[in-house]
Amino acid sequence: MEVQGLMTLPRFIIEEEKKHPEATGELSALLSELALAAKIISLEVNKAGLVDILGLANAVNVHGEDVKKLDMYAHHTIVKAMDHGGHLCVMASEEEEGIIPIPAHRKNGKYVMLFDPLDGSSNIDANVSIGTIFSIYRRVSPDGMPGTMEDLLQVGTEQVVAGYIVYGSSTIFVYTAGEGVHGFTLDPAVGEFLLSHHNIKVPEKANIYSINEGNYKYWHQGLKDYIKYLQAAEDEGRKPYSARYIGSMVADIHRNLLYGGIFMYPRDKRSPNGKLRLMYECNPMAFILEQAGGRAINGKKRIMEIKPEKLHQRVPIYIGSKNAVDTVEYYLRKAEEEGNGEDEE
Ligand code: P6P
Repeated sequence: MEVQGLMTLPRFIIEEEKKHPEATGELSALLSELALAAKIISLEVNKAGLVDILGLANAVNVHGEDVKKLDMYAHHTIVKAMDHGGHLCVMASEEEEGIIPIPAHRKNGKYVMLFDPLDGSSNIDANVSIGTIFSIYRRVSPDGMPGTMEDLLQVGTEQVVAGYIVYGSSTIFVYTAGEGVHGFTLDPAVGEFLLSHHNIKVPEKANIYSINEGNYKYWHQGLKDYIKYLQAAEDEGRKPYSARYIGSMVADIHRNLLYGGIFMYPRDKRSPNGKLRLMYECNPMAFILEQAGGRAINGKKRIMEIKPEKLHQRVPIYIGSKNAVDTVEYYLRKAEEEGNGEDEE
């Protein structure tokens, strides 16, 4: 689509849907409801330092992590914004152990949404960029009924829409519906998300790598060899990569998406499945990066081909520019062939 002048998120979604005569407009409505929730969360995130919303809410989430008030605020804002529009039949959130049903008196729609309401929340008090991540599927259970765990535990290749909102120096809504990746920057003056990044393509050549090097002693050999390669330690003729790690997945991946780079949260000797969640962190980010021309693997296969078993299951992730992911895949496989694989050690 040729974009002329100011293009708002709702108008862009409708223009995109016009390409599909069979589209009912439900997806447009769903994304517009989510955009409203994002504006409300952005308002709170941006004034968090000014009101007593910082600090712990004396609660812990399902994973035993301290939940800051903004986490819960974001979670409740999204549930309230999305549970009555009639487009969803069930939801799931990082902040909720089980499935989130649609209220009994409301219509059960044909879509399913999984989300991380506020990823990177441990950075809230330091005013570091944080984000919301979402993943949307068509339901697989009979229409009209309440959604089920089966609707939620679908393989990543079945996603119809995935995206994130990064709350940073500006608030940017990035999504894909399988036809490219597009970014919209919030203009707080008018309260609209305006198209700012049309058809994002991740640079194939990367020179940034993002990983928590504090875990070095737990890494498997293949990863150690790959990082040494990136640092060009033995190859004076080559410029080393730059290390950039914010510790907020949405912020790290957003930067790498625009500049080129690889983000890794690998399995290691302490965390055999890494740290990040398949259903509402890795799958949506994988859909976005693949649509932008990049790759996303767990070290052995495409993230989006992993058959989910549990709602909150963790998977290792290597995601970003194609040539960087190809190279880490080579080093991991080489270590495996030399008997230094991740399973051997
Ligand atoms: P570590 C934030 O807590 C988060 O879930 C992701 O946003 C981030 O990429 C990762 O954990 C950081 O984890 O172990 O490096 O602090």
